[in-house]
Amino acid sequence: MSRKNHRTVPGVHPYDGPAGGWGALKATAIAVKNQMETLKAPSTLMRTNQPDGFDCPGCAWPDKDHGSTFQFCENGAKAVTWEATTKRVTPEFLAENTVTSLLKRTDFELEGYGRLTAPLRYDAASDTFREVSWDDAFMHIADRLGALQPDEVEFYTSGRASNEAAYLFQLFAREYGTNNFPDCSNMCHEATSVGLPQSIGIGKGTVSLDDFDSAELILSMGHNPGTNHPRMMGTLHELARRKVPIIVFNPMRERALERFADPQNVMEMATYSSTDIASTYYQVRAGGDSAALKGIAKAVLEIEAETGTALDNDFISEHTQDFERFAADIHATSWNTIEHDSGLTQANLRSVAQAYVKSKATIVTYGMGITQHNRGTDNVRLIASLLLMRGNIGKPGAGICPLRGHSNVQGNRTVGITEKPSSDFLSKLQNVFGFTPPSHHGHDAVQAMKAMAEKRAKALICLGGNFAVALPDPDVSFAAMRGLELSVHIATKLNRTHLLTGKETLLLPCLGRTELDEQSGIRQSITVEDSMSMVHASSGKLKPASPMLRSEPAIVAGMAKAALPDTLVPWSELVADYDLIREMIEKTIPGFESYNDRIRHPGGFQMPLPPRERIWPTESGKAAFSVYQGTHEDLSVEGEDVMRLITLRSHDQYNTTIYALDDRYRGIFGRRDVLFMCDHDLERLGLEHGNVVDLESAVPGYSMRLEAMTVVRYAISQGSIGAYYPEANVLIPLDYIDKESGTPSYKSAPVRITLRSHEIAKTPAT
Ligand SMILES: Nc1nc2c(c(=O)[nH]1)N[C@H]1C(S)=C(S)[C@@H](COP(=O)(O)OP(=O)(O)OC[C@H]3O[C@@H](n4cnc5c(=O)[nH]c(N)nc54)[C@H](O)[C@@H]3O)O[C@H]1N2
Ligand SMILES: Nc1nc2c(c(=O)[nH]1)N[C@H]1C(S)=C(S)[C@@H](COP(=O)(O)OP(=O)(O)OC[C@H]3O[C@@H](n4cnc5c(=O)[nH]c(N)nc54)[C@H](O)[C@@H]3O)O[C@H]1N2
Ligand SMILES: [Mo]
Repeated sequence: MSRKNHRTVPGVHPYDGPAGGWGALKATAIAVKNQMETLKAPSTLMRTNQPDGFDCPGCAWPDKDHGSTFQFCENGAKAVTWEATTKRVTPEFLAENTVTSLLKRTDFELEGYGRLTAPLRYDAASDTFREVSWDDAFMHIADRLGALQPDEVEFYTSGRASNEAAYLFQLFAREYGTNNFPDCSNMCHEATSVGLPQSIGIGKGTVSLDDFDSAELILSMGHNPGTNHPRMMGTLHELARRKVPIIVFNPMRERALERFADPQNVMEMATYSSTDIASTYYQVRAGGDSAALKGIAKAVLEIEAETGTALDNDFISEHTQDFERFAADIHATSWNTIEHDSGLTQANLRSVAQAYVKSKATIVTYGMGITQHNRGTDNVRLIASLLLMRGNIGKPGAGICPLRGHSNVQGNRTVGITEKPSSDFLSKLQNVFGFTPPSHHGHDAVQAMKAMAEKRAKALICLGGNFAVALPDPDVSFAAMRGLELSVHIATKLNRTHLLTGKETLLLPCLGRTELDEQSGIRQSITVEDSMSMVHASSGKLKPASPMLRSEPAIVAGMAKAALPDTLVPWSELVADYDLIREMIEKTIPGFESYNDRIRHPGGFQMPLPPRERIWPTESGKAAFSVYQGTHEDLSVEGEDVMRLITLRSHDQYNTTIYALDDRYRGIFGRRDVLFMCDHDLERLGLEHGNVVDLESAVPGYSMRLEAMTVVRYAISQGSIGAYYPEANVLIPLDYIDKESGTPSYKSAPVRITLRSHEIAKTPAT
């Protein structure tokens, strides 16, 4: 290896310590200091995930004992302080800064200005946002909606919205007349929502937190919990200390999966010690999980042939179908292809199979590294098939555990945010409310953006999020936004999607989850569903960022009342008391029996998960094995010089919200313009650590580029490279998707690299 690969690059300092520990406490203190008055912060943070407090907006990992002591979590603290910040974006500030000038700023700077304080309307003459009254805002929205066909309007949801807000939002859209519900889940776990129902009958995970107490093996695939599900680290830490093997599949070495010091563990903190998390770490190729999973399955079948002890044959014959087809395909898949496409050896995969056969209860946890591929749905079904081989669904300590993204993304889907509603749900809506909801399917996220780009859709109403920035290909999405007749954003903070103004653009500021929501003088609570289908209440206590703010349910109801003069929905009553919204949810969606009673118990209740009882709500009534044709995803674009780009979150980031420019555990400080690459590829491509390169999409027919990225030497698998999201979205074509679920292939964009300069950039281009 060239000695230059050890030279110093500004802002790049390999990190040697464990994840968590004192570094995490220090980072929390900094987050608090930058955003809040230090006096208020401790009591705010202590209310996170407490019975009488608010649900952490950070992630969807459940709490073991809702109501026990405050669980420390660095990134949860960042999420809370970012919302509870004392900084404000006032109408005066917006009058002084044109939209054109604000658009030159990054989302990091825009959100950094603080909370929105008043309803705003874009004024084209001055190119600024101006304050309007709520009534005027609703009137302008109603005017535009009145002139459009319902299917010309897209209703986007980002998964932070509560069950109550999301339910009212879908009610508004369906009474208006459309099923156009693009949502963040379409960019996230849609492969789970589409794949799992085919395998086990429901599109959700089957484990609850207790299962981790009796699990004997964890396979962790394609997720980075130290950053994205920090409270999961407590669980993994406990398992590792009990010597339960945790086998990780991830192209990148992620520090928290290697070593973690639990800030809740006094001993570790006092002695600066830590616990090894992964028992084995396999750096699979990006997109190589299907080959790896098939290799494990193949070795399991071989052990079965030798010993007859590897499969749960009773389970397979009683509860499943299509095993023979699945097994035949696995037999037909050669070890050569498996090794080539996974980047792992036969011996590696055989030893995973040994551990798997030894374990009486196995859980597979997975995230975006599995779903955001152009065969993401296939990947999910393959994981389910591997679990079915040994009856690992519907018994204690075992199951499938998709790690959800936004803190209530799962709840949003449960309460009706879907472009393909079931006829049962629609007829219940009709019976309860009296209007006839549309039955034809609507648009998902990519379809919505395409419809907007082609002017088939003319309006976009967003319940949170940063739609145009989160989607691939900003060239297309930014232009599409600018062509709209109407865009409406219900939001807490300013972002670039808001600034891509159309003919009529309104910004409606809402309460965040930490804030007191009073309706008719009574403190309201909302509800959310976590990754393990637990539904519980959350109520904020902080004084709202501005007296002008309204709650999300109130804003949705305000729009609906103005836009639907003959509405049959009692909007005002519903908003005056959220218990009534929950009653409507209970009447129209199964699983919410005695909703209001059950959320008043600390910890809430679990939604029905029939596969836990080995009841399979599939068409055949059985769980299904399925065949993954071949061993890899769409590699129509191949070639020695084609690399697979993984787009990633840094440690100081929440999706498009950037808290700061560091990514501590990956050794990056004060910059985001980096490209992670392994030694082998550096050498193969004639590059050196610190070189500046340009990237170009290798998908035929596209000339998409990302320029001036600094190459950083990193432990990542061969042929795979990593860069941060959303910056790298300029390299992903909008229709480079998983055809089954519509999920963009954010984790396997084919790109080529060209050297721009041998010189090390003096200062990072941020
Ligand atoms: N602090 C914080 N918390 C968050 C978020 C956040 O941005 N910040 N986002 C929230 C949301 S919406 C979501 S969806 C989740 C996301 O949580 P994750 O699922 O952890 O998402 P990513 O950071 O995108 O990282 C995916 C991991 O997959 C690995 N990976 C990439 N490609 C592959 C592959 O082909 N195979 C395998 N096996 N691994 C691969 C990457 O190296 C990385 O470690 O987190 C949620 N929580
Ligand atoms: N390249 C690449 N692209 C990706 C991904 C990736 O891994 N790689 N991940 C994808 C995934 S998993 C997801 S989930 C999407 C995320 O896509 P989105 O959910 O659309 O994006 P966020 O960045 O979470 O949205 C941030 C904005 O939400 C608003 N907000 C924050 N809190 C609240 C609130 O309480 N109420 C309301 N109304 N608004 C609020 C603020 O205005 C903030 O600017 O991005 C996807 N895009
Ligand atoms: Mo997500």
